[in-house]
Amino acid sequence: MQLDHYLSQAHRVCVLTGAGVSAESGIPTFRDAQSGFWASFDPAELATPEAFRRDPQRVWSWYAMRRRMARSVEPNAAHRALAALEPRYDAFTLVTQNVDDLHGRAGSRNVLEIHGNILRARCAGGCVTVHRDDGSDLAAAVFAADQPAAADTSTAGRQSDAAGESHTAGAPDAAGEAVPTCPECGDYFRPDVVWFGETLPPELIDQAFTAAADCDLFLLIGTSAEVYPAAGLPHAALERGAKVVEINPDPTAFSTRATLCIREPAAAYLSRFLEQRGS
Ligand code: BV8
Ligand code: ZN
Repeated sequence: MQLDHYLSQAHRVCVLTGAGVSAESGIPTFRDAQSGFWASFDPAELATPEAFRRDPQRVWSWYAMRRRMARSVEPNAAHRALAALEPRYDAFTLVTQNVDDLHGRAGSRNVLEIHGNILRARCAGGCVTVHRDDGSDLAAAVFAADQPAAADTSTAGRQSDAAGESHTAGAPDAAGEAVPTCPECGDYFRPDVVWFGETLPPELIDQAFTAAADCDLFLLIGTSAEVYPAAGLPHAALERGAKVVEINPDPTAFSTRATLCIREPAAAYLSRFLEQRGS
């Protein structure tokens, strides 16, 4: 495997992943056409504070559909290979633009979710943040529209939501879900993600740029490398002398600067790494 040489020489590794690393799990990337009801909406249009202010129910429903989709798929070989690589290095930092929680579910420990996580929601007024699976009454109320995990499997994707309407797991819910409100201030809850035009959590982006500047190998996996400040990370690594290896079936905005471009799907390519290790 071309990557073997770089992995064996490296001591400090930094990785940036994007939507492409979840593609082989069945989650469409931002570039893929949205399916069904959402086909007519541009993600960049929905993932903004303006869209939420204009139509909170539509944005909340889009994220509820994406939470159901993320919950109904499994991490793939790319997620698992990155989790398996982590303990081999003194320094291994996985920075992800994805909000689907799949790196954590694959076992990665040191994950910087610089754009947040859709399994969390927070009061738009800043009072409280809640995780879908923390078992609290608030989580049960805020995520009432999400089917319990058990139903995701036992009903083979056919579920009925609170109104008794049945719909397929992961399918967009055209009816739209009521947006939960904060018990303290009455403001809407919103997904705990970073929207376009919003600043990233300073401590996370600082850690990410420190890891990129310190690493000797940077892996750029499944991202078009067009959204900043995340897309600045491979440049920061290259400028400090690191090797930058891109794994992506298509060229990206960074390809011409990469040390090596592996033009293959991430899970298909990295599954060989898992096979070599016998896992
Ligand atoms: C910021 C979370 C300071 C939400 C996301 C004008 C006004 C306001 C801001 C800007 C502006 N102009 C520029 C900006 C900055 C803006 C930006 O960079 N815009 C871009 C479009 C130019 N950035 C921001 O707004 C950031 N904040 O800068 O704050 C500020 C504030 C105000 C004004 C100025 C500056 C916030 C950005 C974070 C937005 N939130 N996600 C959610 O998910 O719902 S971004 C979201 O889109 C993703 O997280 C990800 O980052 C991005 C999509 O990129 P990718 O992950 O790369 O996915 P994509 O579909 O593009 O590509 C998939 C790739 O995978 C492809 O290359 C494909 O070939 C490949 N692939 C496919 N299959 C596979 C594969 N690879 C491997 N294996 C496969 N099987
Ligand atoms: Zn509140």
